[in-house]
Amino acid sequence: MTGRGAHSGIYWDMPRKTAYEAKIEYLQILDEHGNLDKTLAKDTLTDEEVLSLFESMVIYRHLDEVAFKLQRSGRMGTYPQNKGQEAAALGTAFAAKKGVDFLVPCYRENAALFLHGLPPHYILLHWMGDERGNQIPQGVNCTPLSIPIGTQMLHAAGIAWAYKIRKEPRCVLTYFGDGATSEGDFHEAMNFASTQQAPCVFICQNNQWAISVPREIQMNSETVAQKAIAYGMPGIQVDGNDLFAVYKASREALDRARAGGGPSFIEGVTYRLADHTTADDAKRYRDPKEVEAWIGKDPVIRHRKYLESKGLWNAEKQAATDERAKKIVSEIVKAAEGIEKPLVTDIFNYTFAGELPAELKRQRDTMQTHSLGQDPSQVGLQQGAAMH
Ligand SMILES: Cc1ncc(C[n+]2csc(CCOP(=O)(O)OP(=O)(O)O)c2C)c(N)n1
Ligand SMILES: [Mg+2]
Repeated sequence: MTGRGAHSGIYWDMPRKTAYEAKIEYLQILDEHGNLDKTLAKDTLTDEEVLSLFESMVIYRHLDEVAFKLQRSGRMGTYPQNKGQEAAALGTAFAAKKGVDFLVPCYRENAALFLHGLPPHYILLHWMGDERGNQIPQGVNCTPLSIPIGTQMLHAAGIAWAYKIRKEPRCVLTYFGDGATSEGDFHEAMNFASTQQAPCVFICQNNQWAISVPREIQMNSETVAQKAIAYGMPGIQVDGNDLFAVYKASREALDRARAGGGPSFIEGVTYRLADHTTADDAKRYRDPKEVEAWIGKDPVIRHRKYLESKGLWNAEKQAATDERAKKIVSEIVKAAEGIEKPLVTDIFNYTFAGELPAELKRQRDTMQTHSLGQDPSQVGLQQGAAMH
């Protein structure tokens, strides 16, 4: 007798029945060479839709590269590049109803938020450390980026539950990484959404890495999608760099949720082509051959190949779109950098409802003087300084 459980021979030898059996399907419709499976592609995206989503990919890829440069030139604090994951973001969000459904993001699906109406300079403001980037405009259905890993999935389950209680035909899409599925919050959100049959679609962007931890070390399950089985939730693995597959799986999940069929889980197999953030250097832990292989599966390249093969794209169109992307992105940067400076008093004005207590009033007023720390009323500080 070998293998796990060998020590418990008494059970090993007993006749057993299958208590549960499950499988995880994998869906790919457009392969990395740009070849489309026409049967599977039926009733998914029209040529016009693919063209428009592809143009968005090109523009937001450019924005991503520019954001990186802003950080490197000291104009932004930190930035996590989205590069390589654009199809997963756009394909899922395109399946959702803008202004009706709600997006609860992590930080690597900017394009999904833009598609649902978030002005792109909000994301730049966020990473420039300006809280106004988190003040989502009225009518845009999304929460601010979630930097704590995993917390947003609980918010998503809660919002979806509210829709169900109010009998509103609306759904929630929530985004998170492979690493986030090791967090307790993930399991609580999955269990809660499932037991409440909340209309929530869980979208895992499995980009193979959680900072420097590869997926194989992060978890022992062969797929991320199979984690859904434990929660009695439909789960599927899709090629995350394939707009068609990502869209189709999202569409099905959203239709089911809207019809009262509860939550679903989608694992988009993709790759983080850049460093984790600008504070990271992935060359220290990633094999360049692995990165090279994934560059070959880049969603921008494959959708361009596909469109070219259909005569819908060519070098001139690409050049014109690159030019357009530059102009758009420069406007976005201008909007972020041109915003008026916030008032020092904002921290008081926006964190306290009602009348400020006297002590906070004093702090607010002395912050505005050039004699900070020397105000005669700050006796304690002066005494402290005199001791040294
Ligand atoms: C609760 C919490 N723990 C740890 C961190 C530090 N941290 C930031 S990103 C990250 C890895 C996330 O990996 P994954 O979920 O795969 O997302 P990815 O960055 O790959 O998109 C960690 C551990 C955090 N932000 N929040
Ligand atoms: Mg990851």
